[in-house]
Amino acid sequence: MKDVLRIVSVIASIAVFGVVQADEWKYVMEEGLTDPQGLFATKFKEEIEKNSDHTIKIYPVGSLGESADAMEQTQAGLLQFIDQSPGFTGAMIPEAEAFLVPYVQPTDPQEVRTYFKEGKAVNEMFHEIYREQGLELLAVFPEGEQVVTTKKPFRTPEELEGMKIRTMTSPLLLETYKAFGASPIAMSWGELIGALKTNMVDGQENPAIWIEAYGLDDLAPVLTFTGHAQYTTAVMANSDFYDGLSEEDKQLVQNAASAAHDYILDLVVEMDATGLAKIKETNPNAVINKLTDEEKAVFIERAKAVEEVYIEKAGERGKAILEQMKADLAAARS
Ligand code: 6CS
Repeated sequence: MKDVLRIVSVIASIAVFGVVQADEWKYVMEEGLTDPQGLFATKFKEEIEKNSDHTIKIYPVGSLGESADAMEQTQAGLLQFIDQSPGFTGAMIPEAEAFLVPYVQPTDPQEVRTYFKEGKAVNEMFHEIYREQGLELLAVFPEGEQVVTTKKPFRTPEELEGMKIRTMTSPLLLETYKAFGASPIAMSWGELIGALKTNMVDGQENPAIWIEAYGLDDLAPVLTFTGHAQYTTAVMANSDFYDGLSEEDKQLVQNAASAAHDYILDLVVEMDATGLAKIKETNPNAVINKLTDEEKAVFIERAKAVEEVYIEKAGERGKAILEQMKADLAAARS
């Protein structure tokens, strides 16, 4: 029935406009096709191609430069869609660094799903803010709990002292690791493996699925679960491109994003657990440390300073987002 309706709509378009516009849309991301961003992108592409004559060409990590290059190309309108994490976008959009403030997101799988699916902060408060940078925000999703991998163990800020921790390039991440006692260094993804190999850095943070996929546990084998954040990412369209779409195509894009969002929210929780299980199975040198509530409390106390810096930079809007995130966290927990 759906196919018949589509054929009728195509014939009607030909009759009215004389031509059917089938475009190829370019979609860039920071990960490979089997990583969470790749799975979202593939589902999005399938939905678009199943329900229209448009096609999507996906550009995985590295194919169009680093994250900053991909964002420039998207804002310039050379690319139509981008998946970029606040860990990089935060340098341009201070409010987006709310996703980097420690201890305002859940770690329990069910709470994570509720927080990202129903949370008011995640789903309602960023749209206008991204618009100001020429971006139509389509979806925000987690990729798993951020795990700190280091060469030596730590359970306190004092033990982190002197450790050089690589962060993504959003400035608030530097504030977090300074507050946690470490010496942070921001760098792009492309530089991280080399920096770990040459001891330019002693550690980094990423979700378990990514740590396992890219062998970060081989280079820094102590995995510490501090419970401070989810790795969060966002999918956007160039807003001029989006505004120029027909109402039907806007709906097509929104529906595809919504279907891919539902799909990935179920999957990432599983992937997070799989990542850790694989590390335990394949890396005999890996040490897994989960901070106790008492140990975590020390880091939670230190995180207050990061909240202050965030509010200074992101202003009233940022303050409201942070308050809403805390309310969403409480609601997800209840
Ligand atoms: O640490 C990073 O830079 C990378 N981490 C993940 C989970 N995705 C892409 C990003 O570039």
